Amino acid sequence: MISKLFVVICILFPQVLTDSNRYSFPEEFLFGVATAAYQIEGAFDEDGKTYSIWDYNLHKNPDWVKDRANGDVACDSYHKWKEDIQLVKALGANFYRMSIAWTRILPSGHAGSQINEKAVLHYNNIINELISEGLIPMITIYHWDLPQSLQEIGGWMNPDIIDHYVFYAQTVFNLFGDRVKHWITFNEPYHICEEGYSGVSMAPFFNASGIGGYLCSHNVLLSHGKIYRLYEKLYKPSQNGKISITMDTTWYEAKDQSSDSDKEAAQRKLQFNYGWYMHPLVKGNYPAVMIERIDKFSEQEGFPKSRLPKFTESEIEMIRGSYDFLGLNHYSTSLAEPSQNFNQPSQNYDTGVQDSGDPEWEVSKTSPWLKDVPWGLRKLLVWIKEEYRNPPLFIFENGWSSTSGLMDEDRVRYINGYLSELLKAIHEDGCNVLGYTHWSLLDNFEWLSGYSARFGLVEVDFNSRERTRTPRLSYRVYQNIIKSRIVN
Ligand code: GBH
Repeated sequence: MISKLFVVICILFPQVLTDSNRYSFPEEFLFGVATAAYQIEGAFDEDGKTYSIWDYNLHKNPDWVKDRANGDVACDSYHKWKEDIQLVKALGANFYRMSIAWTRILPSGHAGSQINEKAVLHYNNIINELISEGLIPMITIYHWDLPQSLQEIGGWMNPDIIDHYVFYAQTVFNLFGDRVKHWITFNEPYHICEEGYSGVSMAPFFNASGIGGYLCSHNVLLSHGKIYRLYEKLYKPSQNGKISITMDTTWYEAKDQSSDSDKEAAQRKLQFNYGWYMHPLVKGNYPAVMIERIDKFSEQEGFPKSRLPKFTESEIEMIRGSYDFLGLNHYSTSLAEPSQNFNQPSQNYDTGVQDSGDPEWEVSKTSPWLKDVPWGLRKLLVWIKEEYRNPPLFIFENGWSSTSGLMDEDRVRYINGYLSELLKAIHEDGCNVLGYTHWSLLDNFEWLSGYSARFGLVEVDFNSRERTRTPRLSYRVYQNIIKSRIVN
């Protein structure tokens, strides 16, 4: 009787069948929240820590950041980490994604240099506390805070960086790998490299347009591949952990759905952003469209060789398959159409795509680049499934920036929308998504936007000495989703 009634209802109201509300998150699906060292720790010169490229540049050029803010104190999590962990615990999350500051562990930065015992004690305390609270630590080894001492020798553009990074990563495996089983080698190579070395919106603000980003990414990929193979050989047999890397991408939708060139532009933009790293990791080498276009434009521009470096065959093999699972950071969607209206040389010219927004989309009041377009996540996940043979994927970041205040209805809308689309991607499209991470646990130092763009489920009062933390409405909503495993 009931089932007959259900059939009738489904015929009359077919949306019942496609409504994500009836789906729940699989039993083994994991939920978490993320932060990063420079954005929350503060204590910029405490206990032996030295300057990262962010400390150095923002002390030298305070005007580059909104309200002349910097990460000197941030959320003071270096001292308040216990309270942070309690917030993660009370949320009901399964894991906490955090990063380690290279400049704390190895104040001199370089390979072979002295380990700072105070930093070891600090991260040991955090890791032990997480574990004793039943939380899984997932650790980002590099979230953008390169030791300034290594930038002095060219940073990520100098291939020597590979050995320095590998030493640092091995150091953290040696110190914490008995307890940490989930490692993320790099957060968002695109931003490390394209913004940091081709442009001026991330440290070290190097501005070698069309060149720096490619050199940097090449060395980041080589560093990742090398440390993966080392872990596989030397650590996995005893530590038995998993290694990942997380890349971010916007979803690019053809501006005009009926235009083949707009569709092609959207695909090209995805290849130049996410494929730049995913193609070497999953299929081997850079995407053909990047190689062709960058080689061609470099020649036209008179460069003696391509601005896109070449991998050797053995490097291609080292990087291909160098992951146990892959990370995706996703925030927003843009429209794409072809355009060559950019300076040369530049990655934008190489890509040849102009992006824009749809006036219908809700735009974050504090981050103009961030638009609430939940279906973009589903389309992206399906694209990844098809393009990269449905790899095991963790969403390592997704979030919304609000103004201050506890009634963050806009963030609640964003979370419900994106998680509903995620449920559809899992249940209707068969996407292999293993976990979801909300960015961020706390309001924190949002890079050049300082403390104006608030990404926290928990509000932080940056005017109080205590950096008082207060959960927002969205914290309760996410807590309910984790508990009920459905989206209402
Ligand atoms: C992630 O980057 C980062 O991993 C995280 O650290 C960061 O806090 C979070 O997202 C939120 O941004 O102001 O127009 O110049 C995602 C990439 C980097 C995209 C900053 C927007 C600023 C664009 N974001 N970028 S703009």
